[in-house]
Amino acid sequence: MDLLTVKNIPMKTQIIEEISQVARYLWEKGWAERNAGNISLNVTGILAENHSDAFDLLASEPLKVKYPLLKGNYFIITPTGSRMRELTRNTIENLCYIRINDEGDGYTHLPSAVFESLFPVQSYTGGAKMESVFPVPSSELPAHLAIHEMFLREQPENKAVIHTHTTELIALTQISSFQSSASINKLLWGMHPETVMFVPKGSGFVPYTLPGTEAIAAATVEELKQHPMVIWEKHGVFATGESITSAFDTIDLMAKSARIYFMVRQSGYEPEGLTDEQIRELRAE
Ligand code: 2HA
Ligand code: ZN
Repeated sequence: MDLLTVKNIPMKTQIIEEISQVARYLWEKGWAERNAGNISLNVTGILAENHSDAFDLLASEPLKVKYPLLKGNYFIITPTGSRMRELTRNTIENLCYIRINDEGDGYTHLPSAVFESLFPVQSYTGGAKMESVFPVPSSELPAHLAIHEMFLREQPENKAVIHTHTTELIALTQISSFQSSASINKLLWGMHPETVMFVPKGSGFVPYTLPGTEAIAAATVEELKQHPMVIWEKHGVFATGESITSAFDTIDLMAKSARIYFMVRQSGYEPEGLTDEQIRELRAE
């Protein structure tokens, strides 16, 4: 039972509640249809301590790529096929708890029952069925792990990654003139000063690439070295932060700007946008 040592129960409750709350926001915003989106959090040193002997008893799943820096790291990640709207109600049992092995080329699952036994929740059997009885990590696991490895190398303060299908931002990427980081940021910053103030590094942009692949993971990581968020053409966004809440806030600010843009266009006007000078002033350049 010491697979996962909970050092701090209030902290664990807080993390689970935060995941539940943000999953609800993603669903309520209309950004998480069916199984869309995924959330991961590096909880190494927060919730889990290394009990590699016990984890060695569990079946290891291979990873296609080696993540040397993630050796022995623990993650909470949403399972493949899981619904954000379900996660809001049965958070603990609808999450995956994984430990990257000592080679960095595989991972073991911590059964949620073990996690749960340390913090019991009532079981729930109704609602939409999970596609897998034993939760398997998100189909976007390669992107999540590649991002977390980059965090350890370059952005150690960052622990959280959210992928979601932000309708307003996806809509923008259907317009060819916004299919670049420079053009999409100029547009989004121009719609509201707080988008500039709170997302001064703006968003990266990844041209359409097959989801779930190493190729999209690599392109995403390159963009996230410069920006707290990346927009995937015609698909959605990946946002990063010190917490799940801060990653959510970045997406929310950018989506608000996109809504302002479309609202003005739908009224029959062309939005003026802030001037380059006004944006520079806000970015304190
Ligand atoms: O988790 O959003 O991109 C489902 C997806 C894959
Ligand atoms: Zn997706």
